[in-house]
Amino acid sequence: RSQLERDLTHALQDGQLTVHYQPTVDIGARCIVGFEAFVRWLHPTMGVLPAQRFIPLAEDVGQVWAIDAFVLGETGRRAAAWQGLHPTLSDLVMSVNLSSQQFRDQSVIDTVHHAVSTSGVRPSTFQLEVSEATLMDPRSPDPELLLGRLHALGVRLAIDNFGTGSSSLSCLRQLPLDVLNIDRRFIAGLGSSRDDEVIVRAVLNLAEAFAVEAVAEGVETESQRDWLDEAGCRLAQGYLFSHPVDSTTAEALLRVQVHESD
Ligand code: G
Ligand code: MN
Repeated sequence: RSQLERDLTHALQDGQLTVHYQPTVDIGARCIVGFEAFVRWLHPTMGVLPAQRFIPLAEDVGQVWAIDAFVLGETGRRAAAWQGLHPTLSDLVMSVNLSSQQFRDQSVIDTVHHAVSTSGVRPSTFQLEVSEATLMDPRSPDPELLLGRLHALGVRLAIDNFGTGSSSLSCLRQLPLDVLNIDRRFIAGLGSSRDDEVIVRAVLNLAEAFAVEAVAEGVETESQRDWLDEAGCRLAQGYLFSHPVDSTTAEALLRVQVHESD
């Protein structure tokens, strides 16, 4: 851990951090509508480390701000490049995860504002994901105020891992949300668990009633996809469609899509 903490100080300057992108797809139209960004550390001796391995360390050593700014900047640059590939890609949405620590600090607003204003893309191209657990954490001082400020910048807001935390419906109603991400543990049970199916249907109804989008996360099989399609869920993400991939591969996926639409 201490070795990683020391290495982390140089990782950003040495260009060892990179962002991978996992497509979000429109199930019916069979096209990519956006990407979720995942930061990865290409560690010189330990290989590729996912965010869970080093973001908590970065929070402890006060480096997480630099990493956020990097991820938001990278994502904004990719968005500008990819939206420019073809007119049909102008609505591409880029989703970035907010850590719980960022969510406790107002300075995240400046970081997001800077990324949005330097990217050259519309603010609504950016979507920020905050987990339901973070939103409900008593250490998050004033979620409503913070989300309100972010919303005022024009970015989209999503609740991640929806269904696993304990947000009350009255609380949800007061938040300026655009998207509910249905947690993959419920998606895993589609076709086999009555309980999971009931929960997913309830979340889809809730999303419709609040006029927000629902994204089914962790779709791994065709039968899960078909179940969601029949239940009226428009958007999905998961290994069935694509793993998170590097930016070159993500761009290649978009080029294929554009080519097929012409
Ligand atoms: O909660 P959040 O959406 O931020 O989690 C994303 C994580 O889930 C990433 O680490 C990503 O690689 C992983 N993931 C994405 N799609 C799938 C999937 O279809 N199945 C599983 N098991 N994990 C997935
Ligand atoms: Mn996420």
